[in-house]
Amino acid sequence: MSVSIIVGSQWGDEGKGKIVDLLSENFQIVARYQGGANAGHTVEIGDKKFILHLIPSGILRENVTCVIGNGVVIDPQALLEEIKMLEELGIKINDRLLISHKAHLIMPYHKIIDSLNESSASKIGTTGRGIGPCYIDKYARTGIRIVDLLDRKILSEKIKCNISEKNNLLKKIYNQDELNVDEIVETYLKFDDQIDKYITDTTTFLNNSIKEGKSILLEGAQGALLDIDHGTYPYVTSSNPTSGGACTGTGIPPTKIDDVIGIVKAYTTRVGLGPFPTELNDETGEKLRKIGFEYGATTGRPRRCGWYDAFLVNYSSMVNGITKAAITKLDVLSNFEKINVCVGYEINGKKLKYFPSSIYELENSKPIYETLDGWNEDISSIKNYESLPTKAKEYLEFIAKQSGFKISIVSVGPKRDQTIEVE
Ligand code: 2SA
Ligand code: GDP
Ligand code: MG
Repeated sequence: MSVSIIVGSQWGDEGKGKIVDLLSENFQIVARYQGGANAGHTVEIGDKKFILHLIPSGILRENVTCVIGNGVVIDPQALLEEIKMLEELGIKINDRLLISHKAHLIMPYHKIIDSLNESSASKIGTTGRGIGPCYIDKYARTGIRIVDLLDRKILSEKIKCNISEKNNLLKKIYNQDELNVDEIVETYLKFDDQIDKYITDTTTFLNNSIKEGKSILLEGAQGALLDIDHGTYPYVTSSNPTSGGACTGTGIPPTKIDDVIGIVKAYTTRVGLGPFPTELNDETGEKLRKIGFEYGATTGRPRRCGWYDAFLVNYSSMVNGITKAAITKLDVLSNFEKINVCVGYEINGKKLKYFPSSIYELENSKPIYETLDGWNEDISSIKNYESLPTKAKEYLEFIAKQSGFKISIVSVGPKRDQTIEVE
């Protein structure tokens, strides 16, 4: 029995979906703990490609029960579409999905406000899924939760109260039409009819499951550098993707966590705005994007690409308490003669001691690179560590040392069997 957390160690899209799907063979429960339908977790099985947004990637294993924890913000429409998509692809959900009473609901006005904010000067390149505005209401203590769907009267009153405030905002600031309370109440009650069967007290379920000796995988979305507290603020998402968020976002206490598995891409990507010291705005960056197929799994936006940043991942390892690392997309680096790894930052020739907390410092940070030889050889069908080219092993050993973690998995392609377990 074990409780393990999967965290994105960089700016998201490290390949969490693939690794969760892989590891969930040995877990009975997989739970999401933060974020919402902004996430795009890709799993490729045979010739089928699944992109999960709200439902944990464990859903593709028929013996796994999936939980959407209290820390997640749920857009019921997106959830229903995802259930439909999975069922059409032959995945049976039945009683394998549980949704927390305490999770907050994304309301239509959250999406409108998100997209209006994004058309202003303070845009940060969000996914437009209403995530930030929903978490704003959660922390303002005015949010609407799944539990509110159980009582029409309470739901109507809460929506009414929220809408009068939002209508003012929409009219005054954005010169937009007012929203209709009754329409929204009816729409959400209809959603409830369809999702009611999944709703439960997931905190009790998860803690009872631990008592029964079941193993649980907690699936983070986005990545540590997008964390509202520890990321590159304000260019972050509005939740805690770091490992601490797994406890608050599910109600599993820290004393029950056995492992934190950091998912680490063999290079760096970022989607959305914000500083990115190792970004490559040249043909090398283009090459990484092309070979790595670096496009948003939710929005389709091209991802920004750059060299591996060990200084950043070292910080992420510290904040997350990574006990094991899964290196993904190593195969993408197979076509590079020389590969750079950032081992530190400098500003005006002065080496930084710590990963900067100030966005201005990060913007002015210049990466200090060490250059390694590439291996120039297709590694996508290699099944064991020893068979990897020497230069690839040297690369892995170098980044592990610089980033402060131990590698337990190396992924060399998107499919389940393109994976190497490291002793
Ligand atoms: P939001 O929508 O409020 O969470 O956006 C705030 C920032 O967080 C970033 N963010 C992401 N970064 C990487 N991947 C994400 N999921 C999708 C994917 C992204 C997509 O899997 O590719 O399809 O564009 C994700 N979700 C949020 C976002 O870009 C902002 O920088
Ligand atoms: P997530 O958000 O962390 O789950 O990652 P995404 O699904 O957004 O993006 C990762 C992309 O890389 C997906 O298209 C995966 O299918 C793909 N992928 C995962 N692991 C590997 C790998 O080892 N090699 C290659 N080439 N692709 C991978
Ligand atoms: Mg993704």
